[in-house]
Amino acid sequence: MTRSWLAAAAGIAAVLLGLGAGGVVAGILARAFSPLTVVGAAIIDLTPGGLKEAVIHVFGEHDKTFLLTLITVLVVVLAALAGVLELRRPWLGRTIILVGGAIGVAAAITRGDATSLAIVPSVVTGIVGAWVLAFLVRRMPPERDPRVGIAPTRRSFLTWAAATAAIGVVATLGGELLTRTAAAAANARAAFRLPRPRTAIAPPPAAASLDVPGITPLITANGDFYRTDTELTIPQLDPAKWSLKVHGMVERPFTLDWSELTALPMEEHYVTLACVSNEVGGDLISTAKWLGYPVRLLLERAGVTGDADMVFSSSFDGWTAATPLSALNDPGRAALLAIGMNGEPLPFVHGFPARLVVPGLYGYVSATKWVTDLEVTRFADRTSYWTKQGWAEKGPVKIESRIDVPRAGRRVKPGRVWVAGVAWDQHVGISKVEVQVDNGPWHEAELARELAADTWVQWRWPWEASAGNHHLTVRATSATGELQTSTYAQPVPNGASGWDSVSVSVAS
Ligand SMILES: Nc1nc2c(c(=O)[nH]1)N[C@H]1C(S)=C(S)[C@@H](COP(=O)(O)O)O[C@H]1N2
Ligand SMILES: [Mo]
Repeated sequence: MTRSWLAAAAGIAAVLLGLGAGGVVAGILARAFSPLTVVGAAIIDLTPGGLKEAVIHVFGEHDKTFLLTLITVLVVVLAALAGVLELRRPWLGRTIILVGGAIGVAAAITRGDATSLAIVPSVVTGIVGAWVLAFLVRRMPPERDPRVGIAPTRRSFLTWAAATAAIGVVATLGGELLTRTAAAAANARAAFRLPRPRTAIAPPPAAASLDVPGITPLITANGDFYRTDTELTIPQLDPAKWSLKVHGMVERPFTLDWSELTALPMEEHYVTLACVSNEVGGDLISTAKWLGYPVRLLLERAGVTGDADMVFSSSFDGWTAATPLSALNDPGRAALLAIGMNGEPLPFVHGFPARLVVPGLYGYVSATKWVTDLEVTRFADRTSYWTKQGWAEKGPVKIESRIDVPRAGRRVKPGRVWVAGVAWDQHVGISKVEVQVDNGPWHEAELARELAADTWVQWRWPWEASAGNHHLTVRATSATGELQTSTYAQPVPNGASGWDSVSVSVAS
């Protein structure tokens, strides 16, 4: 009898720890996929409408509390049962816990908003719970021996079980806290309406896009926008707790909070953002319409002093970038503290609630996401995250061009074929793009209308393709007459260079 009670306690403690571990993992993955939540949601979905209404009728707005209580009681009973059965026969109890985890996995998969990570918390719960159960049951005191009284192992077992349960409870609370924080951020983002810009920018003219199947769209959809950062999990900042400190070599340091920022007159600009890690022909480059407040005006308000030449921006977790003050102060360059991307609040991966966007500079020296601090300082005094790792201190974007179609290695039919792609030299602009077939002459391509000097431009050239294997190469010339160099350079330390080329076979 007593041993059965102890085993039941072991089962409950093991499941508590399993749920706690799953809850923490769910919290870190920043999605509402803790095992109990997904199972609860699945139960709600599976409950027939009539029964659902009856429950709501009886419990009113406490219907969720009722459901969670029900699940908790059920879980406790099953956990106790698992403990008792594990004592009778090894693996029997563990199997119950693993089946519980599997139910969580099934429930997670059926959630409409499930990502590939959604099953992880339930897997963790099952494995941790089963493992801990075996661990505890192994430490159970032996059958009571009337000659010895209380077995000495009993106390140590109780200590283990109590510690396990306590850690489980703490972990569950921790996981819940993490999940709530993420939920608060998600709710705030969903409820936030972007302020109207002081002057709305015109939509891209039709002539800025060329009609070629497979060419990169002029504006990148938020979901397709490239992503580069050092975050293991996507930060979920609650704007109510966000603020930006502007300080350092300034006369009037100040802190800006979310309501102050969003009340400022905003500007809209089309800007192509590029990563310094982008290879020749690579896709770590995208274009969006950004909404934000000019950094220049923030700096004006603070009053830059002395021989400052750089702004050291930090994200909430300490990632840093060093941007030349001249680029931020230039009235002709739309360096923004951005809050909107293509008409939406910034997506979480792209820096919600606020980030920097500076035309013409690679992201690692300028585009701080989740930005919370701007320190006016000097290049001589501070070194940023990537510069410490050996990347160049200054990161102006290099002129580049890319062939999007035909894709490398693709077979095409002889005759008229569009060779097309994009070219960029942000903040300078592109004046000419040329295409070469094999080692032949350079042919000038048609350029789409420039959207802005800060964005890429589409180009196309009609090729009369003859049968055989061919090699296509592209090169661009900037608005100031600079010809893109053919000298190949790797991304390290200050960006790739060289001409993009593709091989295609032409056959009917
Ligand atoms: N906080 C933070 N901001 C960051 C980074 C980062 O790792 N952490 N990466 C930078 C780099 S290297 C680039 S290229 C751009 C990419 O922005 P995106 O992910 O929105 O495309 O963000 C920049 N901002
Ligand atoms: Mo980057």
